[in-house]
Amino acid sequence: MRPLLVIALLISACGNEAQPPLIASDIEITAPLPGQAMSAGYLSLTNNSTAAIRITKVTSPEFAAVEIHQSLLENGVAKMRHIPVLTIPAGTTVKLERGGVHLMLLNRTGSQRASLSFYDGATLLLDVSVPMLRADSRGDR
Ligand SMILES: [Cu+2]
Repeated sequence: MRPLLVIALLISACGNEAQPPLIASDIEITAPLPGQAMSAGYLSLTNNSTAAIRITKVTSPEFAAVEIHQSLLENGVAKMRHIPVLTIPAGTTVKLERGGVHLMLLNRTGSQRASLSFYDGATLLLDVSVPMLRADSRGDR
């Protein structure tokens, strides 16, 4: 498969340490609160490469859609804006967190785990899979 081949080439181009160019850590996927169709995703994305990494698409088999959002305050009202491209500068970590950039996962279709695939266009950058948090494990989403 072409995306896997691209990742293998990127890894080998980084030298013998074979560190993947993009790493996700501290991943937290909230379960939807009762009566709500949305989950939120929080995580850190680290770019170990020497070039910026663009994330233009995130997919999950457990959700109908995944969007990258930015929370902001407009005249004292909390709002969320869709971000078409999330850029991780070379050698840096970008945190997706409450009140900032986050993933919005829409219309869960099942499973107690959540898998996420990050893309730049058609190129698969990273696959992760984590258990979904219980809805009652925290007060907000
Ligand atoms: Cu959102």
